[in-house]
Amino acid sequence: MEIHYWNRKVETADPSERAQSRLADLRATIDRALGTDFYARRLGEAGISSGDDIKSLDDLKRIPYTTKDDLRSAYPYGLLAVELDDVVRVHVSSGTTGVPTVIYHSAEDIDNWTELAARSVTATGADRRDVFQNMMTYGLFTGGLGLHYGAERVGMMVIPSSSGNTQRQIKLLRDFRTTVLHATPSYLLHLHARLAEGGVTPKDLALTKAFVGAEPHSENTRLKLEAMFEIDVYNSYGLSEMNGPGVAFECVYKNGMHVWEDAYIMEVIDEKTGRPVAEGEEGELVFTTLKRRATPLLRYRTRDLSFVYDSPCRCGRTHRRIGRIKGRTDDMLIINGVNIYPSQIEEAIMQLPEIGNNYQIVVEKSGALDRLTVKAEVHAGIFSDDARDMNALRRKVIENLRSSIVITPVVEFHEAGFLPVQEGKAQRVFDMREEDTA
Ligand code: DLL
Repeated sequence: MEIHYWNRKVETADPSERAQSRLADLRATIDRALGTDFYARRLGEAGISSGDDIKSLDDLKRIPYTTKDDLRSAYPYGLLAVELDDVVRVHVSSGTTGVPTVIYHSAEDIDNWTELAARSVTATGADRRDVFQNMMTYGLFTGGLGLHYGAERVGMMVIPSSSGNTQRQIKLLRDFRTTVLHATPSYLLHLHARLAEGGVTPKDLALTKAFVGAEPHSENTRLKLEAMFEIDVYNSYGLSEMNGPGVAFECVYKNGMHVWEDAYIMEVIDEKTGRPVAEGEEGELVFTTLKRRATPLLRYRTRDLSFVYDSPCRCGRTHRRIGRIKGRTDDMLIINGVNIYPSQIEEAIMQLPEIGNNYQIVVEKSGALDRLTVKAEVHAGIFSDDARDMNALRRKVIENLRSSIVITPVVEFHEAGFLPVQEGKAQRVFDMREEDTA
């Protein structure tokens, strides 16, 4: 396998060498953070008044965690660490509660983010000869602009098509011979259905790769996308609080995502106790920015669940890899006392070739008990209005789910295109229980 690096020296550096610069960067980050109202108070309470109070990377433990609620409470300027004049961009996320969070970027921040994005896309083998169609939403969401700059820096021709308008996307794809796509996995599934309707097959296109992220998806969904488009699909992880895309990316081996550890300190903690989990165990990811100027964040709790691979990667990068995001600590469903992550349901249904591109998970009260309904689209040609024709498939879905989540769901099948498609992140889970009891 041919390995390409954007920044070979940094990407393959010995971790012990990196430790020195990480400590220096951490100290500088703390000094910058102390310039914000929020961290001046928070770090003060922890007895930290200067970066020099941190003697080793291990002293990171002395710093309290930062949460999404902290970010909300600091809105709008409580976490701004540079002069407003030095800010060149903000990304604001409204979140589900409506109280926004804001991340400011200085010119240097954008430059550093661009470097991480450039490294990320290069790790997949993409290069300046590629035509990159960026179907992630441009705007306050970081998915569009984040990789846009990285791809430009690498020298690709970028088509900033943003999300939606599928017919136009298809026209661009064909007319410009797009080779690399960037989209949410749910949107790619939708795109494929529209292509197929128009009689377009992978042979009519020049695609070789897609980068997918911004929402949870299973390995089966990746395999499905790879087969549908006859391309390689790479997982990309990031969050606005840590810039956006370009935090962790798969390399050509597609076996976990490399976290750029010169730019972030990663920890994995037990979500309940806040203590580090044992090496390689699953837990909540926590990140500290090492390079950020305008909004430094210390020990930010992502609520994302993953684990760290302990083996080195064959690609030669020395930045550790995390596994596919299993879900978020806040998306766990407790159904009749059983803890279930939506990703387990996706994994179980997407194994079946009959199942189409879209599904929903609905949880309701049924008397004293919870009822789980899985609504899944099935491929054209398989769907029948007569429920009896669908019984064999229904049994397969139930068996798969029962063996993975120990629960027997109600299964509803729908024709392809029946369930609504979202342009951005797909909403799959509808928990109606609170409404039911209200
Ligand atoms: O979704 C940044 C991004 C854009 C990443 C495009 C990759 C590609 P936010 O809107 O702040 O930022 O949402 C961040 O999305 O905490 C995860 O819960 C989820 N997420 C992001 N990437 C993945 C992934 C962007 N590859 C939140 N797998 C994160 C699973 C993901 N979940």
